[in-house]
Amino acid sequence: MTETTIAVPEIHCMHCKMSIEGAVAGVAGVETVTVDVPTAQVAVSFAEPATMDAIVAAIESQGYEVPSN
Ligand SMILES: [Cu+2]
Repeated sequence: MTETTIAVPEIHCMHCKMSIEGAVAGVAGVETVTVDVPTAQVAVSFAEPATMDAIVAAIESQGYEVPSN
């Protein structure tokens, strides 16, 4: 199990939270996903077959930019 936090600066409201949580939860292997709106962070725990790339792609599919670190 991997736990990570992804910064998505464009998160600003409950709509963002629901969109991103729904998309990331749909990635096979994702155990939990929680978007914290005030800090614009996406906390994810996942295992195979999920990958960071797949999770980032799910966030981007909702129209959000994920800045690379
Ligand atoms: Cu929003």
